[in-house]
Amino acid sequence: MSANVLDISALSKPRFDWTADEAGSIYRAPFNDLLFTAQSVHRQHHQANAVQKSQLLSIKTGGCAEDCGYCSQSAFHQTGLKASKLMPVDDVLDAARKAKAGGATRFCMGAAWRSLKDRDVEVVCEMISGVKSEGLETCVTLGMLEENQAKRLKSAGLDYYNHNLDTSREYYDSVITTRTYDDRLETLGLVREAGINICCGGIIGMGESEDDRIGLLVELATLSPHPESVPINHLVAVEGTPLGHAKPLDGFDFVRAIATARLMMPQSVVRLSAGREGMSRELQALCFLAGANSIFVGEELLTTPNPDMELDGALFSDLGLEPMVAPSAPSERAAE
Ligand code: SAM
Ligand code: DTB
Ligand code: SF4
Repeated sequence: MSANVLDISALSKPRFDWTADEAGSIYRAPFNDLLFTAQSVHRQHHQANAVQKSQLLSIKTGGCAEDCGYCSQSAFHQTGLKASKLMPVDDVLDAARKAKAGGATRFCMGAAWRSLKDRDVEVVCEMISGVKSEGLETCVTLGMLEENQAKRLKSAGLDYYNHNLDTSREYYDSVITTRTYDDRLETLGLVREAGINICCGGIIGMGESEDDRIGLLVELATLSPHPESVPINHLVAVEGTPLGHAKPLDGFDFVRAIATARLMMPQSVVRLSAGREGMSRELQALCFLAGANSIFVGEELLTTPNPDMELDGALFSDLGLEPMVAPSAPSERAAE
């Protein structure tokens, strides 16, 4: 890479050999330079004013066997959340139809599982094929997978599998002890081999250092190919979790993480993911300027609130944003 870490033409082509030093120089660049470069590269690969809308549904809530320090759904934490069984397929399809009517183009079904059990595979596949036949892109996040399960999900019509690395390899054990970073990477490899698009990102604001944020981005941007979808979550501090009182994050640091993700993975769709409920409209606008081009819509994420439709409608209209038309994965875009 050239001496100028923000050389637009050098940054326009995807690379897979990032070092922490290079990523750190981008993350720590003067804010205006960083945002200008991120927006310039963004426009080479994406429509300037289009934002993709996904909607989440928790198809199986709470009682999870993992101890993720941020999560309301872990059985290790007392968050007052009521656990529930896997939802009936018809209720899931009703929710998907409502999401489509509200403008979502992708429907993401999340289950509070450590790993997918064989006994649940067929019912989840029914959900996937049902949602797909409603004309929505499909995404699920079900914990760790086996090879044959990933293949079966693909054959049911799964477009994306969400499985986050969450933070750097170094900080991981401070947040989660019941599974390893390599467990995570193994499932991501199986998803890739099955031909499913990868949705993989992390969380900012868990008390991690700048180097940890940079480390996460290097892990993501050295996956080859890059994840098609990169969710950058702002921690939603949930009372009763170990991170319920985490030190609040400086909004500029969040924007820096988004801009750095945009520059390191120029063709990926970067999602301004959890945490919008606690953000000003201005902070969200900076995230879009930094290269975020996807959000979750609807009044609930999985278990925590998200801005309501009217607020998001006003945000889109005031910023002149338009909904992105599916399909949006780079692999699919290339075929258009
Ligand atoms: N159990 C599955 C798993 O962990 O992959 C799927 C569901 S899990 C809720 C999906 C992702 O949501 C997590 O990997 C994490 O990045 C994000 N997430 C969960 N709780 C969050 C919170 N309180 N704030 C921000 N992001 C959160
Ligand atoms: C992702 O990266 N963020 C979404 C989705 N993938 C599954 C989940 C956010 C969850 C926020 C906390 C909650 O609502 O429970
Ligand atoms: Fe379980 Fe996923 Fe929550 Fe971790 S993030 S406790 S795996 S639901």
